[in-house]
Amino acid sequence: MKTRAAVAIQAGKPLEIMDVDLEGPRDGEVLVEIMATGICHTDEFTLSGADPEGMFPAILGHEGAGIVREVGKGVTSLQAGDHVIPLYTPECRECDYCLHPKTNLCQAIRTTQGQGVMPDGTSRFSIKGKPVLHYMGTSTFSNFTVVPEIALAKVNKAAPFDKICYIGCGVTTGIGAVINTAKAEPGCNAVVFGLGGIGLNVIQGLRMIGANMIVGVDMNNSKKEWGEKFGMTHFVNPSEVDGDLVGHLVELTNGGADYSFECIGNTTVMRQALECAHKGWGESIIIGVAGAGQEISTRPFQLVTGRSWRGTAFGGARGRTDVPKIVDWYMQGKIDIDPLITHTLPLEDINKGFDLMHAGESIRSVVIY
Ligand code: NAD
Ligand code: DAO
Ligand code: ZN
Ligand code: ZN
Repeated sequence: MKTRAAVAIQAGKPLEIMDVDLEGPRDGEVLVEIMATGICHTDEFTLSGADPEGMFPAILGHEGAGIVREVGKGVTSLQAGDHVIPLYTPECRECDYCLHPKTNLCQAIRTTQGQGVMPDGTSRFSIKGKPVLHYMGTSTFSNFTVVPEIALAKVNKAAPFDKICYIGCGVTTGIGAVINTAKAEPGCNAVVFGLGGIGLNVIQGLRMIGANMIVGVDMNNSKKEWGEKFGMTHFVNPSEVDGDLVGHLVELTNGGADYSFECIGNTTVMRQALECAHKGWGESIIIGVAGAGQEISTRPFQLVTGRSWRGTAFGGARGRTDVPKIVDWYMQGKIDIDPLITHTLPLEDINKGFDLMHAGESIRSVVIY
């Protein structure tokens, strides 16, 4: 079949909207009609060329929601008509990682997913007979996509696609970092660096668990109002702090943060986040993805004296199990998504979504097919 898609032909160039050939689902695969997709900073990271794993030509997009149209042989957990959210972190429920209680990093299809192909080593997308690569196993910048069964969460059919697509990455990453990775306790003091599409979800996760102090740190003063809308109690603009930012945050939090979260991808900020964590017990969680080849550093004594440095992918969520629950939380009004979707666009205008992100004007732009 043909599908309309935004194709990343090469790094650093705008996406090109065109008709692409799509083969039907093979064994264990599912054809999904994507109804809506968010544009995440990580798509931009790959498109820019900063992603060491980035390969072209490819169909990017990993924050989608849609409807199952056809299932391949051997698929048992889904059928045509089911509503689904594709998962860039699958959940096979059988591999060593899925069976280990401390990780969500299912490895069942990791190698082929990283190579931009389906588990059998081939792509379903092509243009004039030449393969086009999948991206993160999801490729939601295509109206139709093929996804392995283990990388699809079945969700409530009443939930609106143009909002729940954001649960496919940003919402789950932010809230999950608080609940699954930090396992933050009620009454804790937290510092969140970077109040974008991820950081604001960390803030609402902290509000949900009943944090005491939620300090937001961002260079952009317009983020103060955004943070407050989601539960932030204090705002700090580093460029307006006299002297040392870390010292200021330690003083503000009465000795340091129980939990800090880096939601930018800046290695200097990662160090600040670690060092503003409380001596003896503070944990700092890296969410942001830094550019190829970058490294973090601190004085080891920061760790010797009881601070921990950690990281999280997809908020530590096991997608097939946790994503349907987060969709239900949204439907029950336990979490907010609507205000964060600041722009909606047709696929033909997807590059405008990247422009809005670069200009810092959007929290999330969503493409509606
Ligand atoms: P974003 O661009 O929407 O937000 C970043 C925010 O950081 C902006 O508000 C910006 O003003 C602020 N900022 C930039 N530099 C700053 C500095 N030096 N000090 C303070 N504030 C600063 O980005 P996003 O969509 O929220 O994504 C954040 C990061 O999370 C990206 O690196 C993205 O790739 C990553 N990410 C990680 C995962 C994961 O599973 N670990 C998932 C999704 C996204
Ligand atoms: O190595 O097992 C693995 C999985 C690595 C992929 C994790 C991706 C999380 C960070 C990228 C941001 C996602 C949008
Ligand atoms: Zn993302
Ligand atoms: Zn697994």
